[in-house]
Amino acid sequence: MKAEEKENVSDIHLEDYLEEYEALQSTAEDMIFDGGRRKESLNGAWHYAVDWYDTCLRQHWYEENRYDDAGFTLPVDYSFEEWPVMNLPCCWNTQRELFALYEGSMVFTRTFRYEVEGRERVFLKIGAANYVCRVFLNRQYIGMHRGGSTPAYFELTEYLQRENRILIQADSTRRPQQVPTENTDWFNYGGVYRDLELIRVPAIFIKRFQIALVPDGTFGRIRARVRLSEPVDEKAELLIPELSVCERISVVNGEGEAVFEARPVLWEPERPKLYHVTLLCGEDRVSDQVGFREIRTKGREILLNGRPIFLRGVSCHEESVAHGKALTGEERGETVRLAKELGCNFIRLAHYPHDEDMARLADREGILLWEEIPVYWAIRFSREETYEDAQNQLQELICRDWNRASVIIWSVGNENADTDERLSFMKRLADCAHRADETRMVSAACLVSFEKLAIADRLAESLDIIGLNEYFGWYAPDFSQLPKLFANSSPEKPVIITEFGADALPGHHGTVQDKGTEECQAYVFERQIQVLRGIGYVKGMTPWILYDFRCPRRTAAIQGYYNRKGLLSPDKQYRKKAFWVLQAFYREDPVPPAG
Ligand code: GCB
Repeated sequence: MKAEEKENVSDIHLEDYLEEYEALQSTAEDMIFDGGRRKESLNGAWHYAVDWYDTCLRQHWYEENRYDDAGFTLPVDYSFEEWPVMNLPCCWNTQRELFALYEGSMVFTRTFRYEVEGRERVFLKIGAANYVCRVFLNRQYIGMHRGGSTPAYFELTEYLQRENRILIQADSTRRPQQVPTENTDWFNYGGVYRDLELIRVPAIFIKRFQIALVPDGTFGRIRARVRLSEPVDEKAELLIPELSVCERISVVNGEGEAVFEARPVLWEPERPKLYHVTLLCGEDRVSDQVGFREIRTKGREILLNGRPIFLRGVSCHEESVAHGKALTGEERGETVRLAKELGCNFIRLAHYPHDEDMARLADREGILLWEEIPVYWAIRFSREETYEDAQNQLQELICRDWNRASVIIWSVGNENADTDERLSFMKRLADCAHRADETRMVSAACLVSFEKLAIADRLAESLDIIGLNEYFGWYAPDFSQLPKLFANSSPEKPVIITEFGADALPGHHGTVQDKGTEECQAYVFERQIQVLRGIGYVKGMTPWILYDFRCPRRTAAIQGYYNRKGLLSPDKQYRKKAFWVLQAFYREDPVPPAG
């Protein structure tokens, strides 16, 4: 429809109403380094309406028009202040029975007071909203964000007043062209489910601050990179008091880098040492708690600080019965405690970026992390816009967690069939991750090639570590094939078994042949461990999965819309038999044969 035609058509006849809200997308480029900054929370009570038919967008509710050009009063289909209230952040599915299965749009609004201070600039950060969110402030469309698990940043400076009305529309609709696509093996929680914050920064501010050990095997050099919001020349100062570091960084055209000598105590799971780091530049100042460690591969080994390590891990979704994906800090702490009880030094955060506090917690607790983007199953690999979306989510994740010592692996996807389109899509992602970060390894959870009964994914060439999901003893019932698969494979890189497992209803018992019983699940774990411990190039594993999680596809009696492959019940209170099997293996501190 042409622009002039559009003007003559009322909202009820408009089909392409979404078009105008595709502009002003917040991407990785818009992220700002927010460590140590002054923030004001916008969490709390927001008025809301379920907006199934996207009427807010079609009718421009945010403009709050009540009169037409001729001065006639128009009936309005909203009443912001009389709408009911929801406490954000949250997943709406957990808030009212009525919303348990709702997928679609909801509109949230509140007012807030703001006192402008000097020449500052102000940004809104939305920690996460699934899947698309759109922001409106004081009758203006501010922008949108795509991607349900990474943060969005919007500059509000020029629209802020003393009294403000803000509106956020969050749309959780599954769509085939999105990342993830419409079919996944987890529950699609909707909502603005991570923190909402206003961040004040000076007119010229620090946009990026990356600091890490130079991965050259000396453990004696640190590299710091700075990027400012404007292409100006400046002097920045980096302080690490505990290391007596006070380093000048010249910033030219908005960019600066320094490499300097320092001998930090190295971060490792047994001793997760963190340093307080401050960066000053112009009127701006940021800070962070940073661990220094080196992670790399050498042949088929994974080396942490130069020493071979076996990753005793477990996979984990972000979910609790009470809060869906909107975990509390206490619930994240519980996940780490449970992993440690199992004997883990590693967690695979499947299948999308979890809350950024998880990586901070892992930094403090000495847990290594695998972080992943939701390039899951059958993404539209040949569609360029889908690629851009996936790449942006990857860049946002890398940018968000760059300074986290605990994060050692970026995963560019999970279980994608080895087609030509997928190969080129995921190779581009792997290359992008390598370009964005030279201090970590890149991987993906690949499928077994049943044709060759081998590890033969063509993507392996672009990865540093090969992740392998294999369900011998469950989807592929014949265990005897597992040793054959390894005998047929000779990867040149380390392999992590990113998934194996079996469903078990907590408290359901029977023989090892009875699918769905704890005995059957424990038996699968025993047989798997028996084989895996003898394979020299298997350098870690993250069995599927720490606790049972909601899953609309799982309708069998023992499932009840849950994936039951957890080692714990959904409330994380009950340990199934397989929990103890894995714990016994991990606690004996397995060091498989070298090679
Ligand atoms: C897989 C997927 C995971 C599923 C799991 C299962 O391979 O990566 O997301 O939940 O299998 O239980 O089938």
